[in-house]
Amino acid sequence: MTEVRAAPPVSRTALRICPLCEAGCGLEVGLSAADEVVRIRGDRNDVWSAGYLCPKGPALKHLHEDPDRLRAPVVRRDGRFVEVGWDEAFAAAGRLLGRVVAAYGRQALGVYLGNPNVHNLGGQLYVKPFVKALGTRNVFTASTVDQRPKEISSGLLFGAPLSVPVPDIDRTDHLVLLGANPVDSNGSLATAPDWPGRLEAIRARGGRVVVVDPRRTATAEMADEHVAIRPGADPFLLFALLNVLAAEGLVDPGPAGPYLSGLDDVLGLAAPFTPEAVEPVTGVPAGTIRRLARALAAAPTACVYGRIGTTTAEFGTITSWLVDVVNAATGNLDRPGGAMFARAAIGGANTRGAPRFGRGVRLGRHRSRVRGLPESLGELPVVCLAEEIDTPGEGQIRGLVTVAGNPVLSTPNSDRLDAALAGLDAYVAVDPYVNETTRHAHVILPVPSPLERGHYDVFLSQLAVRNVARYTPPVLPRDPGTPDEWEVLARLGLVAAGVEPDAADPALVDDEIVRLTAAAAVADESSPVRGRDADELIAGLGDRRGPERLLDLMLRTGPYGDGFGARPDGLTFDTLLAAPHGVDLGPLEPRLPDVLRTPSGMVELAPESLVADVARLRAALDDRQNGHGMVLIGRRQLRSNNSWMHNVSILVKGKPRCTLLVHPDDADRLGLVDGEPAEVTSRAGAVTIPVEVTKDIRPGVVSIPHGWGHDRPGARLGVAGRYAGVNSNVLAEDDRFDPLSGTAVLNGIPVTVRPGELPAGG
Ligand SMILES: Nc1nc2c(c(=O)[nH]1)N[C@H]1C(S)=C(S)[C@@H](COP(=O)(O)OP(=O)(O)OC[C@H]3O[C@@H](n4cnc5c(=O)[nH]c(N)nc54)[C@H](O)[C@@H]3O)O[C@H]1N2
Ligand SMILES: Nc1nc2c(c(=O)[nH]1)N[C@H]1C(S)=C(S)[C@@H](COP(=O)(O)OP(=O)(O)OC[C@H]3O[C@@H](n4cnc5c(=O)[nH]c(N)nc54)[C@H](O)[C@@H]3O)O[C@H]1N2
Ligand code: SF4
Ligand SMILES: [Mo]
Repeated sequence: MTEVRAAPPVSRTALRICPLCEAGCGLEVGLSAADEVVRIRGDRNDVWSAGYLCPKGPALKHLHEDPDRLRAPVVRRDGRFVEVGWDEAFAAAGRLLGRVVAAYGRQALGVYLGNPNVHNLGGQLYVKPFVKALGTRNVFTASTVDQRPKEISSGLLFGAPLSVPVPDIDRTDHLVLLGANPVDSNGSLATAPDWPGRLEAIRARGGRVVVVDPRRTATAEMADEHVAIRPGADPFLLFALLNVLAAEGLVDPGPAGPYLSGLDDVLGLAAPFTPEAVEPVTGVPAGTIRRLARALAAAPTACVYGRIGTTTAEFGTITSWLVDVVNAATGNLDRPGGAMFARAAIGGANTRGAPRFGRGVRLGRHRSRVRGLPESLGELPVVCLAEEIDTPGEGQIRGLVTVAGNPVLSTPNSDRLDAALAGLDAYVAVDPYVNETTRHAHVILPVPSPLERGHYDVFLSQLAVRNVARYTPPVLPRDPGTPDEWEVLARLGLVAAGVEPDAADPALVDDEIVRLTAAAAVADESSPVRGRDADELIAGLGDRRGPERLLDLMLRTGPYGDGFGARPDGLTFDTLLAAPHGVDLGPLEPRLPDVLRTPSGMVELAPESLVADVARLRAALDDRQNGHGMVLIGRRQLRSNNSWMHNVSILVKGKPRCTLLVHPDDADRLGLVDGEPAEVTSRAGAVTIPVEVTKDIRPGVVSIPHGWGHDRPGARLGVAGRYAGVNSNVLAEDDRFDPLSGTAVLNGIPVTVRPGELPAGG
C-alpha cells in the first residue's frame, strides 16, 4: 500500500525551462524545506510561456523521483546489470570501445543520437565534439525518422539546414497545417507554447485555420476546416495549389520577390498536377483545392506549415520544399503573418559569417557500407543502422554508443535492430534508463535528472515564433561525485579516443571547445568581436566553466551580444541570470536577404536535386490512381513523449492509449470490434492491438501511436511494463524511405488488418 500523506509546505521556489518538448515552457518548482519537490506549475512571469504548461511539465517531479531512473553507472556482468563507480564505468567503456578500435579500426564504431540531445545543454553543446572524438562516419540520429527532409529543403533553399521558416502564428490571418497536431504535440519546427490559445487567437481576430490530416485531430477540432487527405498525398496537394495559383494569375511573391530565384521553374513543374489530376490520389475534391488556393492568395497574410505527417513520408523532401514555395508564391515568405525566420541569440548559422552568400549545404559526401545510401549533414539514414551492425564484412559496426535514444522503439524494422544490438562486441549507452534499447548495453552511464541541470534552448530558439533568451540554473544540487551530462560526454569521448580514464579530464574538452568557439568568433565578419584577440576574450569569461562559460561566450559574440564591450547594452550570461523569467528579444522581423547563406545569394526555389525528384512524384501520380489498400499512420498523445515517459504513472494510468484507430466502415468490412484485438501486418512484421472504432479517421487509414511496446525482457521500467502497448515500428519498413533525405516512411505504411487474438496471458 502506498502511504498517503499531506504534501509538505513550499519553502522556496525555483524556475526551470521544461526540457520535454519544443514548447519549452517556463516552470515554477515549489520545494519543501528538505528540498523535496512539492509541486510544479507554469511560471506566469515567463516572457515566453506566460504560465502555460501541459500535463507532462509537472511530471518532472515524478521523473526526478522515479526509482527506476539510474543514479549510478551500471555494467553488465553475467547477463545482469551491476552498479559500479564512475571511474570503473569509464574504464570499462574505454576498454570495450578500445578493443573494437584496436581490432577493426574506428569505422567499426557507430553512434546513435536520440531526440533529447536537442533538449539538454550537454547534448546541445558537447555532443558534436563527442561524435568527432569517436572518429567514425557511422553517425545515426533520430533526425532521419523526423525533420531531416525539412532541414535539407531549408539548406538548399536558404543555405542552412536550420534556416527553417516558421509560421508567424501570432500575426497570421490564415494558417494551413499539414500533418501536424500541435494541440497534442505542442508544436514542432515552430517553437511556441500554448498552441491551443494561439490557434484560438487566430480565429478570435477573424482569421482562419485549416487542418489537412487523414485524422480529425484535436487541432482539426479547433479549426475552421478539416481536409481529410490520403496519407502521403501532400506533395500532390501542394503542387495543385501552385497549379491553381499560376493558372488563375494569383502568384504574387510580395516583398521577398527580389530575392527569389526559380519560382517560374517550379510553377512550370506544377503544370501536370491539376486539381482534377490529383483528386483521386489526394482524396481531396478538385473544388476544395481551388478554394484552398484562392483563400491563401486572398488572405491579407497566410502561412502553410507542415510537420511530421509530411516529413516522415515517401516524398518528405519535396513536400517540405513545396510548403515554402507556396508561401513564397503567395507573398508570405519572410513577412509578418507569413513564414518567417527566427533570429536566435546563439548558435544560428544564419547569423554567422558573411550575410547572404554562403556555401549552402553539401549532401551525399559518402555512402553507407551495405546499401550505399547517401549521408546528409554528416549522418547516415537510421534505416541502415541494423544492417550496418548485422552484416559481416569490413567496416561492420561492432561497437556502438547511444546517447539519449531508444531506437528499438523509434526506428523502422525494430525487431531486426533489437536482434542486431544483442550481437555487438561493445555497446555503451548514455541514458538514465534501462529501456528496450539500453538493455543491450555493456555499460550505461546515466545523466542527472533535469532538475539537477541548468538549461538553455540553443536548438529550439532557431525555430521560435518569437525571439527570446532564457537560462534556468539547476533547481537542485547534484549528488557529489555525480557528473553532469556534458562531463559524461567529454570523458567518454576522451576514453574512446584512447586517453587513460584517469587522465580523461572533461576540462580538457571544455577548454578546447571554448578555444575553438572564441577563435571562430574573432574570425567571423558578422561577429561584434571580429579581429579581437581570442585569448583575451577567454580571459574575460572569468572563472565559470562548462556550459555556463560556453553560453556566456556564445551570447556575448552573438547577434545581440555585448561583444565584450563593443556593445555595452548587449547580452551576456549575467544578463540572463539577472532576468530569471527570460529576456524578450521581440517578434520576428523580416530577414531577407541577409538570412541567406546560398551560393547565389538568392532563395534558390528550384534546386536541381529537388527538381529531379519530381519525376518520381509524377510516376507516383499515375501509379496511385487506383487500388488503395489500408495504410497505417502514427499519432502523438498529449500525455506521452516519444518512448520515454511511460514510466510515469500519473501520465499512463487510465484506459489503454496504445490502440488502433479504425473507421466504422472499415471495422464493419473487416470484422473488427471496438475493444477487441486486431492483427496488423506489414511487409516488416505484425502486431496485435486493441481496436478503437472512431469516425475521426479517414476510411482506409488506421493509426497507431509510436513509442510503445514496453514488453521486452530485461528493461527496467516497472510502470511502463504494466502499460506495455505495441511497438508500431515493428511494422515500419527499413526499405521504405524518402531517397533525398533517407528519412523513413512512418506515415503511409501499407498494412493488412484482421481480427486478432491476444497472446495467451496478454
Ligand atoms: N512510427 C513512428 N516512429 C517514430 C515517430 C513517429 O511519429 N512514428 N517519431 C519519430 C521522432 S519525431 C522522434 S524525435 C524519434 C525519437 O526517437 P529517440 O530519440 O530514439 O527516442 P526517445 O523515445 O525520444 O528516447 C529518448 C531516450 O533518451 C533518454 N533521455 C531522456 N532525457 C535524457 C537526457 O537528458 N540525456 C540523456 N542522455 N538521455 C535522456 C530516455 O531515457 C530515452 O531512452 O522517434 C521517431 N519514431
Ligand atoms: N505529447 C507529445 N508531444 C510531442 C511528442 C510526443 O511524443 N508526445 N513528440 C515530439 C516530437 S519528437 C515531435 S517531432 C513533434 C511532432 O509534432 P507533430 O508533427 O505535430 O506530431 P503528430 O501529433 O504526430 O502530428 C502528425 C499528424 O500528421 C498526421 N498525418 C499522418 N500522415 C499524414 C499525411 O500523409 N499527410 C498529412 N497531411 N497528415 C498526416 C497524423 O494524423 C497526425 O495528426 O511532437 C513533439 N511533441
Ligand atoms: S508543453 Fe508540456 S511537455 Fe512541452 S514544454 Fe510545456 S510543459 Fe513541457
Ligand atoms: Mo521528433
